[in-house]
Amino acid sequence: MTENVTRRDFLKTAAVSSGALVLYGLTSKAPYIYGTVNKKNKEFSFKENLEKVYTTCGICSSACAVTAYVKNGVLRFLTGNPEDPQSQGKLCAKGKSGAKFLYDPDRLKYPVMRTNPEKGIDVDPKWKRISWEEALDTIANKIREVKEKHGPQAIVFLTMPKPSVMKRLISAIGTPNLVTHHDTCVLPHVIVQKFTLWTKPWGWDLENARYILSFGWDQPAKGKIVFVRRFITAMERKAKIVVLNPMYSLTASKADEWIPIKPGTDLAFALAMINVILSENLYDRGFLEKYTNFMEHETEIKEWFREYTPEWASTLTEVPAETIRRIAIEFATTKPAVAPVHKRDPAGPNYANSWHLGRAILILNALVGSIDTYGGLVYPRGFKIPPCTSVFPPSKPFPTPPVEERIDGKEKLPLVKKVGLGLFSPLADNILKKKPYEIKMVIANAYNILAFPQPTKIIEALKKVEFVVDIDIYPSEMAQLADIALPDLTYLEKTNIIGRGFPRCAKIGPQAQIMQPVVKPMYEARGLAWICLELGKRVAPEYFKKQNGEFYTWSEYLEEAAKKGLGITLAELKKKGIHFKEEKFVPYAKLEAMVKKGKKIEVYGETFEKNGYDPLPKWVPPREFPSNEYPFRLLVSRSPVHRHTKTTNNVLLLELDPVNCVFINSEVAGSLGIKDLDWVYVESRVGKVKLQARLIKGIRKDCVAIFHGFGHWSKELKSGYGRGVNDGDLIPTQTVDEIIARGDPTAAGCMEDVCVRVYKA
Ligand SMILES: Nc1nc2c(c(=O)[nH]1)N[C@H]1C(S)=C(S)[C@@H](COP(=O)(O)OP(=O)(O)OC[C@H]3O[C@@H](n4cnc5c(=O)[nH]c(N)nc54)[C@H](O)[C@@H]3O)O[C@H]1N2
Ligand SMILES: Nc1nc2c(c(=O)[nH]1)N[C@H]1C(S)=C(S)[C@@H](COP(=O)(O)OP(=O)(O)OC[C@H]3O[C@@H](n4cnc5c(=O)[nH]c(N)nc54)[C@H](O)[C@@H]3O)O[C@H]1N2
Ligand code: SF4
Ligand SMILES: [Mo]
Repeated sequence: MTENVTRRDFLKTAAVSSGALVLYGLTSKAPYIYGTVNKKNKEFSFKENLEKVYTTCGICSSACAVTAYVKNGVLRFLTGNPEDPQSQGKLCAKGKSGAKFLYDPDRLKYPVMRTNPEKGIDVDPKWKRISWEEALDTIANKIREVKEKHGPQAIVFLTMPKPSVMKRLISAIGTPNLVTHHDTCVLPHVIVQKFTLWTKPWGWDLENARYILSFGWDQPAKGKIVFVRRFITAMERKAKIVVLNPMYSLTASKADEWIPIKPGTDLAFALAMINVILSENLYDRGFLEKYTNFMEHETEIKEWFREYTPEWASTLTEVPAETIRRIAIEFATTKPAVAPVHKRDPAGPNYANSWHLGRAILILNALVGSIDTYGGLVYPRGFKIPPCTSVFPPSKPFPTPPVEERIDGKEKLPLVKKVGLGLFSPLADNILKKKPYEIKMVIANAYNILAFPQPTKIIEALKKVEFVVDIDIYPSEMAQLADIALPDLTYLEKTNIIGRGFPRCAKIGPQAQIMQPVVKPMYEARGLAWICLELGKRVAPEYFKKQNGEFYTWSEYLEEAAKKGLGITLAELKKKGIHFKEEKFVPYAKLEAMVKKGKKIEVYGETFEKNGYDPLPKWVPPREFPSNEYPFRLLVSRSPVHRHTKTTNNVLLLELDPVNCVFINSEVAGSLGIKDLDWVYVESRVGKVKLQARLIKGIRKDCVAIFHGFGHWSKELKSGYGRGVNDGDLIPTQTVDEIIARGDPTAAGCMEDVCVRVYKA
């Protein structure tokens, strides 16, 4: 059966109810495309003859499968691939609007070199267009020069390590400084889960849960459809949903119970829940015995949590003791119950006590047996896509960096050292203080200045660095500070194999996807992988060759990776779009396998203890406290229709959410003489921002909230420039010594452990 597709139907196809505009061409006045949707297989067909190309959305890490419709080499329409069980064939508003990246007239179009030696906000780089040859030769010469004069450690890469050829370039140069953003994001969850459950985060079988307890877990409010779809199924199946959040977020609005907890105190709530479950013998003894080290430490564990009664927690959290007790009992007796976490929720990088909360939440899930089973946490199951170093092994080992010390200082943190993720918050201060050494060159890729806490510091730091390269799709704020900026391909022009290792429910098995160009690259953009190979050839050719001595290409690598990792050819994957492996979910199978290898879930944190940290979560207050000077706690969240700063130049998404503002409780605002839409200052101990106030009832009186993603100051981002503010101006940087002093093994960036005042502008 088919039906006519109208513009309204198109709007409905954006999985977020915000009503994204989903039609595009080179201008926003492009004519609508009329077509039909087959209700059975949900495939679109159009009156015009459109070519169909399968690919993957590259806007957020969910990597939803995409079907792109193209005519005469022009992308006309993006929709979800109905074969994708994770997204269930949908795209969110961001995914639907992807063509506006591709066709954004503000894109970085050619390699450019700055001619103005002065750098900073409001300083025009005075770009000169250069050829790729000149750009790559200049960068390669600089890498060689810095390496010879100062050692490879004087070169910092600010980038995610992917694609694997990027990591290879860094290893071939021999610098220890591959610095990622993760202390501002998921690092606390990664460390806590790795050394408690021996897994990586993100798999939660929400659809089979009967009870979902969110400690600020807020993915539905981000429009991340892989979670939204599961959450909706859980709602339809009448799971009880309890949301702790100082703000009435979208997730809270869908809950059976919203508990506006005092920010930074979820830890006390979780500790008291553990106390109740233990003292009332409500824990799953069988599970704990088989799969965890609980029994070996039973007496100690019970003693540890004895003091954390609901009455004790009540004074800290401002939640009645009977509510905490009741929720603990419901959580332990409604099976399966689950407390999911994601990245930036309060157990993420937000507070000085976040890692204890992360541990407490995992212990709660373990106490009720909700790990590696239906309705609980599910371990990742994916294809292993081999990196290029195993497809084309280098003929000799990579050089060992001459120093172990890194510019972000992470080697001082024994557990952070064991994962390949880095720290943004101490970086600027260390570069400025030349601690432990001077940095001469920075190569940034797909990271923006606005992602750093207190960005004025990283701006100062980069101004002091001799040579900065930025690989970007936009002349972003990072590009504004660069000596050379290189235009990368957008995800709609790139080829890659995407392993989707994190099933968002128990029934989904391993899944891999193609990312492939839906149109020819625009302007002179070239892919990051190609850029890395070209630089590799120039600075360390011996590491970029095949066994026959010839240089390998990115497509040769992908051909081999598809065969080795998936057992099919790249051409087949391009045709199919998605590749699955049948794998039936067997509850507790991963845990059984782990136990066989002598590993158990560490309810009692033996590994944490061995490394000098608390073996069990304990009450630790947040870093900052509201005072007369700074009476409000700052909450940071993000819009469902923006993905950090990279979408805030996308005119379709700006139409939906054009600017950020500060949310403040209407009663409190009244007492401060602030009316809705008044201009106000929000000020912390490190900075202030001026923006408009939105008065709402759904936020506690002791906090205010700002959504991240706005505040572009690059004048070359003509649509995003000057809209809203960057919350990061209010967030202090921190030193590794401060992290060590507070006994935090996870290096949380304390991104919300900030107090502010608000006053009329
Ligand atoms: N639309 C959209 N989706 C995204 C992203 C995006 O930028 N836009 N980014 C992606 C990335 S990289 C990340 S890291 C994630 C971020 O997404 P999330 O992990 O969902 O993080 P936040 O958006 O910061 O939301 C955190 C929630 O915690 C609440 N909160 C703050 N303090 C407390 C507290 O003390 N207690 C409790 N109980 N709640 C608290 C806030 O009110 C907010 O609702 O989303 C991913 N998905
Ligand atoms: N103040 C504050 N800081 C934060 C956060 C916060 O909430 N508040 N959140 C933190 C979190 S959770 C995260 S994940 C980080 C996110 O921080 P970033 O990963 O830096 O994300 P964006 O801010 O979106 O900036 C992405 C940059 O990459 C460019 N870009 C986009 N697509 C491509 C591409 O395909 N190739 C290349 N080469 N470049 C591309 C964009 O133009 C932009 O310059 O920010 C962190 N920092
Ligand atoms: S959730 Fe949205 S932005 Fe993220 S991958 Fe899916 S469609 Fe793209
Ligand atoms: Mo993030």
